[in-house]
Amino acid sequence: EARYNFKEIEPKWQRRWEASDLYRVTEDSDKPKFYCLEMFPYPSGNLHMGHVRNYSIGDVVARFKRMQGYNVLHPMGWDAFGLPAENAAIHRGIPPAEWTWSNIANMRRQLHAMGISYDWDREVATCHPNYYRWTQWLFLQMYKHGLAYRKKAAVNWCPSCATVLANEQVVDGACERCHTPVMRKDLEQWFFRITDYAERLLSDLQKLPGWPEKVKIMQENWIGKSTGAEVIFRVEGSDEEIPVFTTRPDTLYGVTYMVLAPEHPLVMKLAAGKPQEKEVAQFVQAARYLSDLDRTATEKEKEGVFTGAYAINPVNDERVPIWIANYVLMEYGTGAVMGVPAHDQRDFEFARKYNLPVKVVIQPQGQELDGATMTAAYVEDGIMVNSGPFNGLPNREGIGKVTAYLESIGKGKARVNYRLRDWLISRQRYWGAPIPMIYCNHCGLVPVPEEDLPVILPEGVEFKPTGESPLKNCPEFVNTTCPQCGGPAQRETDTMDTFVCSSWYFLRYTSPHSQERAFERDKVDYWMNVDQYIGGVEHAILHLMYARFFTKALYDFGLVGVEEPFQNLLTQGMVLKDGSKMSKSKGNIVSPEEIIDRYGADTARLFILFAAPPERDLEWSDQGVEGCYRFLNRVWRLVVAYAGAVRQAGGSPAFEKPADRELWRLLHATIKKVTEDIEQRFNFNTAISAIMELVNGCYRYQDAVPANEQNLPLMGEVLRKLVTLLAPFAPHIAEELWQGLGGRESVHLEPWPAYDPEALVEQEVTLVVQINGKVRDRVQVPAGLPEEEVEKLILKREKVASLLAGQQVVKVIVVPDKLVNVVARR
Ligand code: ANZ
Ligand code: ZN
Repeated sequence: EARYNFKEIEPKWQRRWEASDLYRVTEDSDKPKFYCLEMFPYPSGNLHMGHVRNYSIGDVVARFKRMQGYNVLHPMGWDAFGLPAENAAIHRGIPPAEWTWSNIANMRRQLHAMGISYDWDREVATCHPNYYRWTQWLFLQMYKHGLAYRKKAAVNWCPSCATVLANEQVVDGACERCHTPVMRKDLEQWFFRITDYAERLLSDLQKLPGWPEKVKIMQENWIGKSTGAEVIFRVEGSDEEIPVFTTRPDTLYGVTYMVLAPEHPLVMKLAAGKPQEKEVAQFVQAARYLSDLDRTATEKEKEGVFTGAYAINPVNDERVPIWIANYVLMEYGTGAVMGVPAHDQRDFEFARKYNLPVKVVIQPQGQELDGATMTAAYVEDGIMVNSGPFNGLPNREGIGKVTAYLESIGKGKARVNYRLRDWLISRQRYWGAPIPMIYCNHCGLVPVPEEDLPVILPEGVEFKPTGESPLKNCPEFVNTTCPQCGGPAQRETDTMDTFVCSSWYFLRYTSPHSQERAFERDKVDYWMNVDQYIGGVEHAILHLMYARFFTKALYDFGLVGVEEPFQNLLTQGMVLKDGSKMSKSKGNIVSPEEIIDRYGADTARLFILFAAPPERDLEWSDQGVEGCYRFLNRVWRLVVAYAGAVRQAGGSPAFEKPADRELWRLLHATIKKVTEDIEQRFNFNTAISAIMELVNGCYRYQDAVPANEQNLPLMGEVLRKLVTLLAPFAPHIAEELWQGLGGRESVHLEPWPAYDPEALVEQEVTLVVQINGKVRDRVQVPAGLPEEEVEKLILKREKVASLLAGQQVVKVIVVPDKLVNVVARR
């Protein structure tokens, strides 16, 4: 049996598409635009199935929209800076640039072999000076607008990778990469002031109905907005004041102690000269080895020490001891907490452990709580008690009332607090975009002038895991002259977090060759927003948050006209094998290259789209792949069998046989289903099964209708449409078959088929046929057949024709779906 030769067909079409610039686009104002974007990969060396899935999904969307008449921007590039390249240098002596560019070459080849419809002319790589020049330029814009700043900060430090980690790179208190416990270290670091955008990042989520709810919730939690009050406590016997942030000002009368974070700047001052001083110092020291996550884990034992100092509660002048404890974080709120053990569970556990009093100030209806005997904090609502003038108020009302009172006595105010922290962007690493700043002994911190960009990463540096940027050991890089005074100066040696590079790449794709600007405004205005963004849910928080932040900042700088980058978001599920995620460590990897080699790219793509809806996890199945391969061969044989004949036949498909009609109906039902499945739900799997049913329908027709009665114009129409529907999923075979059916241009330029609602009508009705009022015949017709059709059909019937022989038809009266009366005269 004939099998189709994907080894020949696939590379052939890839070459021709490329040569004819089929997927190249420019800003065509006559067409509606559609920007389809898949998250660009890190060039790790080889494509994995997750990539194949991501890009296959994106390609269906891009091809479908193109066929619908959109001007589709579908670009690809490389998120090419980052740690693995540097590790390759450290462990194997390969320069990071060499390692990265050879990986890119290999993965680009693999992507070509998949036949994805990219405009390769727009390819970008973030490690190329033409790209990172603009990453540096954007850094300078941030700096100019006060959104980039330097400060000494306690950072998460991995002693083994010898680098700073972002909070999210710390998993269970250990480095995400090497699992070494993380410690805290104070370093001068560069930050982006993303917290200025916290409220907009939160509220604008409402403008994104095309995002998955779960992703929006993750972003919301990450921003972590809390409303409450700041309350100012005075330190007894000093003029120091300690503000605390609380979400529960209604519990202010229940404060029995105060706790500061061990890093709080007042700690050693408070303890100075007190008997507790030494113990406090030791506790502070030990806390540096705990990450924030460790310290706040609910199961973590709460530990603290008394500083020896006291604070005064502003509402009742009560004197409360000041402690320090591991569960209070310096980076949240004010780094100080008012302890209300009766109504906060962490405080309760702490108070029981250290024998601090528990004072009830919120009483549940009809129940008497006793601070001495309660076994857990009471955290629900109730009536305020032991709260002076506020006694008897429902506590919800108390929140506002106590806040107002504090404000009136100058001891506090309403406050909103966010969990979101400023974005720490500096890395003590080589393989990243150098931060374009210069330190001059004379002038201080000086930005590199824009016309001096890019600050080029030097080659041939030495890699030692020292904890300092390898650029520090590179005097040619470090030593420079001050752009302001011309005196000797040093370059910043930190490089940028790679998330900075990926926060604007979607803008660069709109004008990737621009030498004058990061992106051209008119092109950005034409293409943005990204209409459909597709990628893994692992980027649901950071990448998407940072890209949204960048877009908003650039909007504020007047550089782009949109405030949100990604209009619609699809987060694809994982590719599993034997129930778990494919990974090197599990040894359950199926290599895309092998699959493509054995079955072809079309089969690989079809399987991955057919096996599950995009958002769900997908279980790899060898039989499933086989099945898809068999299906494509079945399509191949069908089309090849008819190609010659239907090319000859021409004409439009007129028909009357029920088998013809049924095939016609099936075709239109398939067009409808495939269109809606792609457009409304991304249900590519059910779209593909509909196409499979259409193929079955064609084979049924072939079997049921004798060869000489087969309606070739109809078959031609069905097969052309079938191949068109298949094109977004299996583009190579579709193109080959399209040409076989006589197509002149590419199938990928065909308009997407429209369905005819009338063709969908399935039921048949029995029409009574009268001649001059007398019942003469009965006939089965499709329900809803138009009057002219009924008339034509009736008059052509042998029986009717013979009865009318020699008569003149005066009039035909049709009662739709019921009756036809032919009025005739001799
Ligand atoms: C007194 C109080 C009484 C509190 C009560 C809660 C319940 P969210 O909702 O996460 O914003 N807090 C404030 N700053 C803190 C810090 N730096 N480290 C650890 N905890 C801190 O939580 C706000 C609450 O977390 C604040 O309200 C404070 O405890 C605590 F019945 O103040 B509360
Ligand atoms: Zn200077």
